[in-house]
Amino acid sequence: MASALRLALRKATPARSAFAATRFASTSAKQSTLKERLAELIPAEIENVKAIRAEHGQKTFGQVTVDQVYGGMRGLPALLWDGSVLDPEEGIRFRGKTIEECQAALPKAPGGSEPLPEGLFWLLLTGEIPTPEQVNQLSKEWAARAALPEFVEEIIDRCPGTLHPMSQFSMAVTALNHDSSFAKAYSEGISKKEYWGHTFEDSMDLIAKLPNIAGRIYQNVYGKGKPAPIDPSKDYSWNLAHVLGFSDNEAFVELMRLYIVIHSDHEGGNVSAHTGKLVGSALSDPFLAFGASLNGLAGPLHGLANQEVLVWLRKMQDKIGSNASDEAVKEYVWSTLKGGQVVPGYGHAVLRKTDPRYTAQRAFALKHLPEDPLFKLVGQVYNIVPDILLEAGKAKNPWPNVDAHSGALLTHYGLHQMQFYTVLFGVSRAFGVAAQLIWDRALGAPLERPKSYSSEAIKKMFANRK
Ligand code: CMX
Repeated sequence: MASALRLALRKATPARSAFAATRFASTSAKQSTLKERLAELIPAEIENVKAIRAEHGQKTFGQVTVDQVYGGMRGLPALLWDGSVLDPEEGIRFRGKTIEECQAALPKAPGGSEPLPEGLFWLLLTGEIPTPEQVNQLSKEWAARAALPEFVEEIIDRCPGTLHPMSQFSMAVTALNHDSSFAKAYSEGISKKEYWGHTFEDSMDLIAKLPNIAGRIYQNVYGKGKPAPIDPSKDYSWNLAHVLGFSDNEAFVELMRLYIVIHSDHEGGNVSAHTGKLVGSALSDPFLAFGASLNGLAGPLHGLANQEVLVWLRKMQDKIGSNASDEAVKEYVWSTLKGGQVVPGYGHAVLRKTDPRYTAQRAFALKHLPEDPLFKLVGQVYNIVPDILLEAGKAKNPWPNVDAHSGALLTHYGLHQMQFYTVLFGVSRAFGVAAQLIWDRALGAPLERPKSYSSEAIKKMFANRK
């Protein structure tokens, strides 16, 4: 009797998430590599998903409105991603951790105080905080995989300097598919169970090669020579700073560590994350999927906004001077709105408060560059824009997003080529997109195929309904 009850209970209770069940696993599995640790976590998570679907599969989230169909699917529950969740009031949490909690918990570089993106990638994939040795091992592995195929270097070198860095970036990433482990294995006929392992290998290559791609684009378009070689004894962010020519500035290296962490992931529904997932669902390899993500990130309403903010601030300075009064700034903001343009860096499709990614960058600026004139202007704009957007009455969120701040920090350290800013966003976003692709293949996520309707069909459907 008792055992029958236990059996019934076991059937009724969904399996615990692999992540919740193994919260402390990094302590017991101290020396596992990331791939080994994932291999341990995946079977339990597959069972967890099966149990959720068995118990809740036929339940509904609620209604879908016609406005949502016309309105960019705002708020439509349609995607699964465990890596990060965005709360409209609080902002992003990576596997349950706020940015501040990540800053406190993730391993740092010797002498550094910002979290290493290597640790964030481990956290996104496993839900666990890695040991410093595990992070160190990832730094080494990425450095070892960093070299670009010669033909990819040639593609970048042949791009005209006038081609936007994001177009060059997406082209180079797409071309890496030439050596995709997943594409090769798929063409040879692998089992579905092996998808995630090859996706993992491609994702590791992808992330590892991004500094060399970004550095080469930067040096070609703005510099004179070729990027400095990757140093296998250094961490990922140091090497990114190095290929750009800024590694002798420790504060800039720290900025890169923070920058990559906060830009890495922002739940599953934003354009770059969702594009990667969508394209990956066709079993396009991670290079093809992330190349598509980058093309979405290059749009001015998404990642290009960090470039747009600086362009907008510089135009403002040209028009009203560098130490303009609040009144003059207000007038400039109104003139932007009256000209039918958006104020870049403000508003968000989900957030309804100041983006904690903005706050994290502000805290960095207060620590490292409190007297910087552009930082002061960013602060002045922050005091002015929200009230104006509220008064204008259109934007649902009048507060700044991540892009309102990043350009001022980069400019401070001498990286003032605004057209390059979204490339750095792209390097960071690879961490979230790659983690999502790996889990999607591990969980057997199917081809995405939502239903579209014509306006005519919608009219007919609701013709006789109130
Ligand atoms: N300035 C002026 N108008 C704005 C505005 C802003 N910053 N933010 C929103 N609005 C307007 C919208 O254009 C929209 O106008 P229409 O009704 O005429 O189309 C109206 O307010 C309602 O929009 P919303 O529901 O508040 O915002 P959305 O979810 O449609 O769009 C976003 C979100 C981010 C695209 C929008 O706020 C915007 O364009 N911001 C400026 C660009 C920007 O900073 N993008 C970066 C976002 C972060 C990132 O992805 O990197």
